Amino acid sequence: MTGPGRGANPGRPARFVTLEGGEGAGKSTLALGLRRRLGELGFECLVTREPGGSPKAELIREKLLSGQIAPFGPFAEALMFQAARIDHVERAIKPALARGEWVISDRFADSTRAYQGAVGRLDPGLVLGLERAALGAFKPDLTLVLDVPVEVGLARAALRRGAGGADRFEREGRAFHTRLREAYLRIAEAEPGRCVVIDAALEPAAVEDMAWAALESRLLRTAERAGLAR
Ligand code: Z5A
Repeated sequence: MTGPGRGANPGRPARFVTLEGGEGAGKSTLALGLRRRLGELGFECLVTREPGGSPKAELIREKLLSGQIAPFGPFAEALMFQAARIDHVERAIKPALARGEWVISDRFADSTRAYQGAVGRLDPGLVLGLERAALGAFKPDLTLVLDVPVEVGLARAALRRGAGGADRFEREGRAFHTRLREAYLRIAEAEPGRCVVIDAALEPAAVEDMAWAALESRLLRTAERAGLAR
């Protein structure tokens, strides 16, 4: 949601961008690339992540990714992701936007829709109801959905992990990740005003170029126009 454009980026509205997609889609890599490009234009930018992004939400992250909540089922997991999200939004995202900074979050509410909703088979109405209860009308200005074939994403995630163990979601099988990919594409199709699908199978520089083009056309030009209008 757009901030007031005071403080860090005076006269230029702050924007909230989320990066979504399956394992190893390249979200963390892209977040840093977009922050670098925004920095070159003089924009302050907070890069954050979910689950986590604030001290209390990071505590919940540990419980979720270690698999301690999984035995309670996808509804309990969805509640925990939303609880973490409430703290993240109130303690990190909204304050940064209020300071006039851009915020790029590596995952946000679409991850709950996709993982716990579509793949966990929770009722979509229930998932959206929880989201509304947690966030009200607060939502990203732009969501980049990084789309990558399942095998490519899993291979990248394994490479990044090295000798470290897989987390609760990385241990899921191919069918899980295929459903996940389809779920993200459906989310993007349903909300074309907010979402742009990026071909994340390309090499990192090309992914960054495509994402930057989307960000420029959807947000930056309007931000600059808003700045000029003042
Ligand atoms: N989850 C959920 O279920 N519900 C929710 O509401 C939320 C989350 C918010 C968080 O895991 C888990 O929580 C997640 C969903 C669930 N499932 N899992 N696992 P996480 O934060 O630990 O991990 P992740 O979000 O899945 O990210 P990731 O696997 O680390 O991937 P990534 O950030 O998309 O990719 P990356 O780290 O940028 O890149 C991975 C590797 O590929 C790395 O070595 C890069 O150098 C390389 N890379 C990146 N881009 C490229 C390109 N374009 N070409 C080649 N190589 C590349």
